[in-house]
Amino acid sequence: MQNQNNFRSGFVALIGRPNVGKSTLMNYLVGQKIAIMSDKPQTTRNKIRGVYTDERGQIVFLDTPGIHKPHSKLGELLVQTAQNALDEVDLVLFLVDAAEGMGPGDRFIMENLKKVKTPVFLVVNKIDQVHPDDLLPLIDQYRRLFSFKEVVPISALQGNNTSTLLELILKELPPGPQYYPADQVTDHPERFIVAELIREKVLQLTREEIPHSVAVVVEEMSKRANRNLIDIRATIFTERPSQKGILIGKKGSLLKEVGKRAREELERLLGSQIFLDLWVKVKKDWRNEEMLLRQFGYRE
Ligand code: GDP
Ligand code: MG
Ligand code: K
Repeated sequence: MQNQNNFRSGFVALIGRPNVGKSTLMNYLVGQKIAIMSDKPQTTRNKIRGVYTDERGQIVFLDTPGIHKPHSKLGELLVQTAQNALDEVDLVLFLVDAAEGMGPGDRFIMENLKKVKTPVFLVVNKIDQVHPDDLLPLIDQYRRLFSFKEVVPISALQGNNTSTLLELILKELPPGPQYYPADQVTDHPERFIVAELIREKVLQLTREEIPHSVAVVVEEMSKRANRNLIDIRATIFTERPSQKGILIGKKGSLLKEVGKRAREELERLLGSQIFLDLWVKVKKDWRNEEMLLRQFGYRE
């Protein structure tokens, strides 16, 4: 049980280049699939909170969009969102990819981190993919450019050294209250999670043809009276008519598969039967339109 005097709590931001494993780490620690993973960069567009609780304390994770050089208004917004998040937290975990080594993206992030007062841990992920001898030189490279409070090599996929990471995080957090019930892992509305899950299936089933410009809006989500059945109507927005064609597929086969996979996972996640009604629409250049950003919920 929680000892009021020693209990620690706080907010921890996960930052790093796309694909370094931020979502994987949060999902591993929190133990439930709430952040979206795919092998395409920038799947995570909003702050998603994962909550870790044990008898020592509570860690509220923010899975921020990666800081990267912006190329569009949405890009600028993502960087701004990430920057703002860093000022509000108790600790920043800067994740890097041990297998890929240091890149310009990492340097860009470290430059931006210098403007932030919050302490930063360097978390070297994917150590399952590198020879141990290569690890220390890599860490030194990062250390020369930034003063980290701790350096923790891990594998988010296999869980290596993640308990050490948890211990160090908890040590860093101030004494504080339990913000969320112990069994609550996210405070995001279900609709957002549903939309992100459908987006994940789209990205998984299409390759380069459908870039992450795709957006999903859940138009309707309602539970049928007296039945364990939820009706969900969602629209997938693409930028070009050709993308709409690809997404629908021959005789609707691809869209059907997206729907099937999304539905199966939603049924597990929500513990209910799902009727999923999926539509595809074209909205040209939505990425650069403020109004649409707001409509799609990328504005807070
Ligand atoms: P994010 O963009 O930073 O959120 O990265 P993701 O969590 O989506 O991970 C990107 C890819 O890297 C996925 O295919 C993960 O399975 C993979 N990945 C994440 N962590 C590890 C790890 O520790 N080892 C290995 N081998 N792969 C990992
Ligand atoms: Mg992610
Ligand atoms: K990703």
